[in-house]
Amino acid sequence: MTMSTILKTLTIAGSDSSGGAGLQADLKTFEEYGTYGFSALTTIVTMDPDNGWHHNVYPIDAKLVAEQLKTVFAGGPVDAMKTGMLGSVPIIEVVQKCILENQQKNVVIDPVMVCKGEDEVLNPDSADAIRDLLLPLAAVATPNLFEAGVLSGLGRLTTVGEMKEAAKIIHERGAKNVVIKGGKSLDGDMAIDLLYDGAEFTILETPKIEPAHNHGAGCTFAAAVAGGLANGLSVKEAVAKAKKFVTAAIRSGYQFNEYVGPVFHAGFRLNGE
Ligand code: PXL
Repeated sequence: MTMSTILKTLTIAGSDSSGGAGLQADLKTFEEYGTYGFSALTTIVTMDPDNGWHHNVYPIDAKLVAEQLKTVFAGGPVDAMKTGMLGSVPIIEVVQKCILENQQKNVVIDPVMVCKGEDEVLNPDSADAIRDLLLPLAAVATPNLFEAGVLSGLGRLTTVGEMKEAAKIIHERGAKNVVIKGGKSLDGDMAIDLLYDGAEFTILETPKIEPAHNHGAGCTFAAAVAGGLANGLSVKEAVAKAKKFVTAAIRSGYQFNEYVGPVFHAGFRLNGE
């Protein structure tokens, strides 16, 4: 293999030391997709076992994020990238500038606002900035059900019909394709995700998995979409493959401690569909 055939991927995200989500999930997933992963760290998240696994989120200085991105883009644009937890409005502004200046294509915006088990928006200003500055740059936006409700302004979404309405609004806000990761959050037996490309809806559904070791599933799904795009798949193909990849990762997940069960990112490769 010559150097020029190596596919490059980038994540701009937070660190999850528990390994299932965040930048760790993204790099592992990029590797599974046969790509060379770069990263720019935005926040450090800690989970406290002495306080019910409470999440503490520590954003870093936006200037430091800009410096990391300068390092990454010293090699030119990457084949695909994704954003995860960004942590502050100045960091979001740095990310927007970087994408525009480098004319970066295949941008997956995962508009992380909450961690599993925590239900408050991390920072409402950041949610607005993601909506206004990053959605217009997204080849694919991958909100979960909660984030889609916030970004669309529709609030709590409880049906596939409401997911479709939200997807249309998020598309109007500039994301070329929208995947709403309903996952296991809708009532019923199926884990349902919805793709909207501005013209048609595609529903992706699989039976819910119990027990669901699904910490990091959302990040892993979005990283898998970026990995697929880097490999030249169409958005529809990349999303379908990501659904299989993340389903296998959940099926292969494990119980880390009494609080959390992360997905295993190598599940698809080691254990198949
Ligand atoms: O799953 C959302 C998420 C994203 N990024 C980081 C996280 C989490 C949840 O724990 O820690 C860094």
